[in-house]
Amino acid sequence: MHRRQFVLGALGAGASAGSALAFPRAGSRACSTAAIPFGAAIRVDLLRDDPDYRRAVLAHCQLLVGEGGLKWFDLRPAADRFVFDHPDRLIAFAEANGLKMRGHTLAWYAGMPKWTETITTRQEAERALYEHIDTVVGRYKGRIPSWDVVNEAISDNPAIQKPMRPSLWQDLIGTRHVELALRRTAAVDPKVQLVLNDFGFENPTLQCRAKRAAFLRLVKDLKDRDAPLHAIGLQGHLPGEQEIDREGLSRFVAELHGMGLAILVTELDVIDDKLPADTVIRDEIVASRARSFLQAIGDVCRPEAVLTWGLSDRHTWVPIWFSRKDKMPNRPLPLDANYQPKPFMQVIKDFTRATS
Ligand code: 9MR
Repeated sequence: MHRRQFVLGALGAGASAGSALAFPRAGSRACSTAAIPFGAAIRVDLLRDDPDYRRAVLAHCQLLVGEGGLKWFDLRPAADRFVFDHPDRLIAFAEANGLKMRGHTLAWYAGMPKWTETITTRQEAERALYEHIDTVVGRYKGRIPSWDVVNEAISDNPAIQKPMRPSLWQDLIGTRHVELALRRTAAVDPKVQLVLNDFGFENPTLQCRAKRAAFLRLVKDLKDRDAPLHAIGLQGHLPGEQEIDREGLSRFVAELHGMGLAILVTELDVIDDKLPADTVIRDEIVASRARSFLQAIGDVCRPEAVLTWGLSDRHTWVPIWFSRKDKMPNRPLPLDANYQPKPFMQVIKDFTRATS
């Protein structure tokens, strides 16, 4: 029996048909055998300043997401002012080059400007969230077809009684903020793919297991309430020293798929601070972690897109939090610091290729 049939069969999920019927959206290719679009989180300053970076993006990507630019602290220097310069430039670049965009993100605990601390009541929080969604989603209506509406809503160590991560939105509005954000985004742009994006699902740890359970409870509750939701973004910031829990991740994906949700891999990279120094060995481990992660998802249903968080080791967020003790540069991404493909890039090529 094929592994995918095994996983779906074990769960009794009639997932393929359900998902195709539930979301016959333009561009939706649930469990498609076609090539999967690949993309990366992009920094608009580098597109302008580094010709090699720009060339690499054009050579490898079909899909872009701003690494920043659409976050609150980028867009909202003051309560009454929006700055759209960066996303405008990135979208113009994407459109000029026939690339698709994703939007990241509308409601998040982090990346909030200081002035938002003056929001102190539920009414003010709802008003601010709605104003933000109306303005940002409205501005890019029809040009950003897929949005990470809520990012990282589940807490790092979710307790049964307290699964949600503290944030301005959670603290003032409660868990209902997720549903409100989804509904408002759908109202502003009914064609947009609504995505909940999160991380920390893929290792054989109690923490990951608790996170999967809490996330599934949140999604199930949203579905029970008939909230609009189309896809789940699995970020995939993989700790290089940890195995992938293939069975656990496949089951998780099967549960989501069984609820009619598409899967996107949104922020893949492999955090290599605890991996061996030898770069050949390190690159192999990085590639193998990425392969296991993608295969565990693909065993159930091929994702609609795969994006890495950055493209080249030259420009990555990883050393901000996970620099190596031996001071060697991190190598978390598919291209090395000179934009040459590493084994990780071959994994992506193999995985995203059409299968029929
Ligand atoms: O890579 C991003 C970094 O440049 C920003 O400073 C940071 C704060 O906005 O966010 C990083 O991206 C995060 C993403 O938005 C959500 N998932 C985790 C990513 C890495 O920290």
